[in-house]
Amino acid sequence: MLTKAERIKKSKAPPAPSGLEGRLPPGQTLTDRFPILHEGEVPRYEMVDWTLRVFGEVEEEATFTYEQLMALPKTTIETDIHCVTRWSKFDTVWEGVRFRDVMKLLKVKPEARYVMVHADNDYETNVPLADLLGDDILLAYQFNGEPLTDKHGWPLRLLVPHLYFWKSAKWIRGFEFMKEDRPGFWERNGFHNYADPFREQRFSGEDLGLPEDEWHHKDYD
Ligand SMILES: Nc1nc2c(c(=O)[nH]1)N[C@H]1C(S)=C(S)[C@@H](COP(=O)(O)O)O[C@H]1N2
Ligand SMILES: [Mo]
Repeated sequence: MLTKAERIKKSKAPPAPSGLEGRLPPGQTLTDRFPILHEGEVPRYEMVDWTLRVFGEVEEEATFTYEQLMALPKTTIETDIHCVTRWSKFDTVWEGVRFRDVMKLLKVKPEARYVMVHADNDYETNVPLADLLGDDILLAYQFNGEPLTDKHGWPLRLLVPHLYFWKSAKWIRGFEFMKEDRPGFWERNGFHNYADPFREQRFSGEDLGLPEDEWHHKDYD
């Protein structure tokens, strides 16, 4: 049986329609739908128990409630998103709180260079800290003017639109600041550590142990 990484390697996207060069990354196809992809089950929450935990290379660990995060300045951005399984979606609109506004409330140690994003259920993905400080990096709770659906990450997901979408963890629960980089779930399973869609950084070069299957609930909104 082919692994997810192997299947994606074999699949080919049709040539990009003209006019999209520079906007549609190589090997991607545009979709109007919003595919749903994840491992495991959609988590269920009692929001009174929900927290976002910050730990690792910080002077003090911190725990945020949903209300505390919602009290931070809110931003709406419009952006394109690109999934390693070869779909891209243009002009998606997200509302959320900027990662860097959460950072302002933390005492992150100067040695911290990477972040492990921790999410339910048992999902994690690594991103360089510098990549999280931009204008369009959000802890998002709304998509196209509506609250996120549970399958797309309600109550809170990360949005890192300049990297393949597996870096945009749904159901986030924590940020771990790190001195040294460490691979997350897909990064340990055949996918690229950094994941820039415009440089087509889909796979890691190494021969790693690959997962048996890709996603379990192939679904769209
Ligand atoms: N917690 C969690 N977040 C996740 C995943 C997951 O399995 N668990 N899958 C990732 C992958 S591989 C993709 S492509 C996107 C899909 O987001 P969507 O379902 O909103 O399109 O979520 C990412 N975030
Ligand atoms: Mo994905």
